[in-house]
Amino acid sequence: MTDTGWQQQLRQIRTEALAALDAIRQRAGMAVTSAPERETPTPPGQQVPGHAPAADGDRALDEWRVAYLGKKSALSQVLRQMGGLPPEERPRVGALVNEVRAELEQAYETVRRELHEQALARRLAEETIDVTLPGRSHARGAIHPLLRVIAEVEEIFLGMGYEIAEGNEVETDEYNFEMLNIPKDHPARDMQDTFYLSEELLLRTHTSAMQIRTMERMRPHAPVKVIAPGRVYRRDEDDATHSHAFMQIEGLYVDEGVRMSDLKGTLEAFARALFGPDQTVRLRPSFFPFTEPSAEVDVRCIHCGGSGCRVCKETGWIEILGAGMVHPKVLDGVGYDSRRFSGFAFGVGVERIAMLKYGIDDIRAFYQNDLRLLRQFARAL
Ligand code: 2U9
Repeated sequence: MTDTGWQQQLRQIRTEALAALDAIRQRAGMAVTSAPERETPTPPGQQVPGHAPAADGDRALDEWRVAYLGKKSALSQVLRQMGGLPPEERPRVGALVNEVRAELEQAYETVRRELHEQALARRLAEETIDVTLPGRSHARGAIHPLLRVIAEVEEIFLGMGYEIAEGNEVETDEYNFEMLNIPKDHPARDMQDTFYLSEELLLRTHTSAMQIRTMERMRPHAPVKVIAPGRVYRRDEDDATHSHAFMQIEGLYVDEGVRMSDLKGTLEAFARALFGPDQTVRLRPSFFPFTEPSAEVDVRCIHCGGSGCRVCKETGWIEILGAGMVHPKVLDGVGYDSRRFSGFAFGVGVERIAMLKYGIDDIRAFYQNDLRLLRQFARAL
């Protein structure tokens, strides 16, 4: 078969189109195909669709399709010029054009599929999840044992109708001492020496000031039923049972006709909720400047049940708190007439309760942040 002008033109279109397609594949990082019968390499500098810098493979391929298979492509132009051919040549040229078009379409499909597979492979490689790798574990926090005790005690008293009052750790001498019947020369000041910020400002030695402030806020309303938890300070040497900073919860109940028996009943309910339904409390006479009468309060030893052991020093009882009837001077000082109102108050050391409940024998363990201790509280809330 001798080469006619048409054949030559079509061969050139085909060669150029396949070379341009190869350039796209090459830029996408694929191996060059040795296109069959490639005769004319793409002339240098010639604009081949898909050679636009930074064009990604898909866009370049789209441009290629428009340029070589589209309505304005050289191939379509050849078809359009067929009208000028002698009728006997038309079928042959038409068949030839269709042959080239079919080959280009197939080549296009192949590259399109290759690009798609390549993109997929890249994504799979990038996004691979190794399901055999152990998951990243999150460090799990825990409620500190002291906060657990506070939450538990709060819950018990909320159930008895008390409100919670929290406040400043910096207090005035007036609220921390004077209003609690501890004047400047009182010996009780020695027991409650603290850290002073100035003549008048100090780190509170108990949360009682919060109760005073609550009464002032409520006055003349009654009853006043309030629980005040929080950190307090004393000028103490740290050892296994003392800390210069510790947690305390105080309770106060003021109304008309509040009696010592109400105090005992309340503390018994508290002890039973905290340590078990068989608990009883024992009150021993004591002294606090802000209560009269005052008592130290024991529960049956939670370790031996009362038969006597190392924990209760063979007495069968364990002291858990101090309490008493609010001193008339305190009531009058805050504007609740002591001839009409009476009340009880109590104070409990949170560390002491936590040590008893969880069998911890050194108060410093609560502040050392040793994870071996804290982790034991990570599970149960
Ligand atoms: C007001 C009036 C009176 C609170 C009380 C105690 C007894 C007590 C100690 C327990 C262990 C302190 O943390 S501890 O060292 N507390 O013994 N506290 S009566 O009395 C008040 C409170 C507020 C207005």
